[in-house]
Order: sequence, then structure tokens, then C-alpha cells
Amino acid sequence: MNSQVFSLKIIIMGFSGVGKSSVALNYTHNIILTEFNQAHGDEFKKTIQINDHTILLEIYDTSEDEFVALRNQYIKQGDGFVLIYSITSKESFEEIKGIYEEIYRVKHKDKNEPIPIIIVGNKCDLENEREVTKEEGMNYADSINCPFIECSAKTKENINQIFEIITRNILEQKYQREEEEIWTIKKPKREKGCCVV
Ligand SMILES: Nc1nc2c(ncn2[C@@H]2O[C@H](COP(=O)(O)OP(=O)(O)OP(=O)(O)O)[C@@H](O)[C@H]2O)c(=O)[nH]1
Ligand SMILES: [Mg+2]
Repeated sequence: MNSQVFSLKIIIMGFSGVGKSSVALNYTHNIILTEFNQAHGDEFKKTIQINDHTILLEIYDTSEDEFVALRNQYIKQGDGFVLIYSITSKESFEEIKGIYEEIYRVKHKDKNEPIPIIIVGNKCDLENEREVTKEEGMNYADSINCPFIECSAKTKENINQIFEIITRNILEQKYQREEEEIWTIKKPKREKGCCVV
């Protein structure tokens, strides 16, 4: 990879009201949403530096009431996915399990083919309203081999880390695939060389 700027599409998904727009706006514009300034489904851009490389993140904030066709289009085009639940809602935690399945279904991928996904428990500032323990979040993320983080779009805790982790994850999987492709292209040539000897 050279130093030119390239872009990655990151899709934010989760149950209604978990803080998808808050996380996106907090990260891209340093805005803290309140119940009086709501936002729904939008696209935000922000550049991120990873090891000397400048990467443009196109962040799509989805909404539960989107048309299935549009939702599928987001999933098909997404390079990485931020699946958010609220630690104050067990229902929202159960919801991301279905979204995880949906992503694999729409992308026509097998479970042993990794897709960059991070599991995020938002609203960790509301400790006294907690319904999902950190262990539950962590155990689920472990079971599907994905990174996990708790954050707060209100206090900005761990917000930058979400996007750094998912970007690194996308790049790692991209490199791995490219290396595997190079290896499968090289392999027949080696065999040919052996035959000559
Ligand atoms: N205390 C606290 N409140 C939050 C946090 N994140 C979001 N909220 C509040 O939760 C409510 C919903 O946040 P949104 O960002 O609109 O949630 P959303 O997932 O985009 O909701 P929809 O677009 O309706 O699906 C708002 O009142 C936010 O102020 C957080 O980390 N802590
Ligand atoms: Mg929203």
C-alpha cells in the first residue's frame, strides 16, 4: 500500500435509540446529541491516520426504519461494521445478534470467512441503569471472534478507539487476503519450476 489517500466504508447498525447517530456525530464533529437535537441516517466523513497512512472513513449512520433494499445496499458496500447496543437495554443487545446474521446473509459469506465487525456497548456512563454486563458483551464478541468495546457518546469515552480498531481490523483482513491471493498465484509457478528440475 502506498501513501495515497484511500477510503473505507464503515456502517453503523443497531436497535433504535442505542446512540448510533450520537457515536457518529461525536466522532466526526465532536457533537453531543441530546433528546432535543436528534439525527437519523446520514453519511459522515473523517480522515484517520494509521501507521503513516491517511485513510478517509465514510461513515454511514443507518436507521431501523430504512427500506430493506437500502439496508442491503449499505451492507453489500460496507468494508466494516460497528454493531452498537446500549448497555441499558438487553433488547438492543439481543438485536445485534440478528444484525450479525443479516450481514453474513446479505454478503453471501460463510461464517469462517471473517468480516470486519466490532461489537460496541454504548452509554457506559449510565452504570446504574446497566442491563447488560461487560462479560456478556465480551463473551458474545469472543464467540464470533470480533473485537469488543464499551463507550459513551456522552463523555466521549472510547469513541475514537472504536474507529481505530475497526479500521485496523479492515486493513489487517485486507492484507491477509492479498497475501493469500499472491500465494495462490505464485504456487503453480513454483510447482512448474520443480518439474523442470
Ligand atoms: N447517557 C447517554 N445518552 C446517550 C448516549 N448516546 C446516546 N444517548 C442518548 O440516547 C438518545 C438516542 O441517541 P441517538 O444517537 O439518536 O440514537 P440512534 O441509535 O441514532 O437512534 P435512531 O436513529 O432513532 O435509531 C439521545 O437522547 C441521546 O442523547 C450515551 O453514551 N450516554
Ligand atoms: Mg439515529
